[in-house]
Amino acid sequence: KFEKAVIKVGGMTCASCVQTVQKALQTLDGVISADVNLSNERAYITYNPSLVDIKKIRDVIDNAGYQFLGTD
Ligand code: 9UX
Repeated sequence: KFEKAVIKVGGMTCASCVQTVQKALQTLDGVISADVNLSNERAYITYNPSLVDIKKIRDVIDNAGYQFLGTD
């Protein structure tokens, strides 16, 4: 069974930022889909919780140079 998460992401100011975060999330093993919205600064993620967790997702966002600001 997959889980969904809505994550607030800080530091994105242009469409290239969005692409960077989205690609980083989509590359992470266990992430089924990742859609990043610039105007509301949210990442909408569907993931397999047996392969990846919110902590790993958080690290990917932070390592890409943006900020994990919490979940909705
Ligand atoms: Mo756009 Mo984002 O020129 O770090 S890539 S601001």
